[in-house]
Amino acid sequence: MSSEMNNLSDYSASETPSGAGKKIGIVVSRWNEDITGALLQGCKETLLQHEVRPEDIHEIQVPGSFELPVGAKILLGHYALDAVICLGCVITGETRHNEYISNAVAQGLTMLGVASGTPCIFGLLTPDNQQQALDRAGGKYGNKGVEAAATALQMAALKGQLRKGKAKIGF
Ligand code: DLZ
Repeated sequence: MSSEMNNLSDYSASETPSGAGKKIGIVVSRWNEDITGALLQGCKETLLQHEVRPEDIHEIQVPGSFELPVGAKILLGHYALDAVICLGCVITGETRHNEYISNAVAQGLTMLGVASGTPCIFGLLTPDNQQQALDRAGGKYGNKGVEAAATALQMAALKGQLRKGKAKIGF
């Protein structure tokens, strides 16, 4: 489906689980701060709308997106989190730096999430230019920070349900 037709961050607020009692980490990159600041705002507003207490949101900044996985690991080492959301924006340039950074973030967060058992949410924009970034950071295609927050709440709820029910996965 073409992105031209959609607010890519549409989500069903009524179907999103409550975050009451959940502890959520946010790691935000300072590179492209105008964009990541807007992602952060959308993300926090969504968490608060879904009853996450302000004191249960633990936020740190890292210099660039490449540092997001280590930032997430630092947060996980300090707090018993139900999910950690990583927000960044890597804009395509004249060289292939964007590919190295984006791939490293994707792999780093995948590995950290699987190894720790705590959902690590990929809130990284990978646009070709500033306008595409703005469109996805509160512009015509919504706000990826909102989507990241909704994903974190769904994964945190899933983790909580399975813990309560002591469900077995596998044999
Ligand atoms: C170096 C760099 C470049 C060129 N571009 C971006 C970018 O578009 N978005 C981003 O988040 N970070 C960028 N960085 C910084 C790297 O993520 C990282 O902080 C440095 O390479 C130091 O490890």
